Amino acid sequence: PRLALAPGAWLLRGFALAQAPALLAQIAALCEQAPLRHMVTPGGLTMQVAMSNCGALGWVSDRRGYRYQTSDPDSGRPWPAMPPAFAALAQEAAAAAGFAGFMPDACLINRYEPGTRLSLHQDRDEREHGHPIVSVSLGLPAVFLFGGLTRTERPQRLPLVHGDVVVWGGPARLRFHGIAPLAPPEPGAGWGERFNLTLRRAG
Ligand code: MD3
Ligand code: FE
Repeated sequence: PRLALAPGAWLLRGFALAQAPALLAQIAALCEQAPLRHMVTPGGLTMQVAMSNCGALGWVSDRRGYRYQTSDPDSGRPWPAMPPAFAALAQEAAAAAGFAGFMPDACLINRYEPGTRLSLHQDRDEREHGHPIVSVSLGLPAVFLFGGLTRTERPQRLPLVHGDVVVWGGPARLRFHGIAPLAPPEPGAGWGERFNLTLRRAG
């Protein structure tokens, strides 16, 4: 079942649920090769979200700016290859949302601990904005902030839970978005953190 959030934006609730344990195991293995780190923004602020990448291209931020590059700046090595299951999931989710033939070349791995937020921003570092972005939520729930095409439009709040997949394309592709500060886990929660995979065609 797909739910239209806005023109071009589709929520596929639980689309990744069956594969979630395998995805989390693959994330752990990838983060041994390219450890999660807190990048610095061009303005000199350290990001609260810890990040790594897999795939041919990885998103990085430092004092020089935001960009995609083929190597991990911390090690100088290429980013780990994208697991075939990540690319297949992204392609299937994109197709379910009406974007046939999506082939991601970049996967950003975001880790949120309780209290972590991601402030409102646009994703505009990709070479072409005609491709959708597929995001996979794993672990603790989060409140996604879904704004408009200008920063001043008040964002809608959308709870995202373990296994949810969202596809953003077409007119939704350049909307402002972010993540509200992560709530501490409920007692008995299976996790202490949230991971988000963001699959893109960046090059
Ligand atoms: C809407 N990540 O990595 S994913 C990011 O949960 C990012 O980690 C958030 O924003 C996270 O850039 C949100 C959902 C998402 C990703 C890209 C979008 C929503 C988007 C691009 C355009 C509009
Ligand atoms: Fe984003």
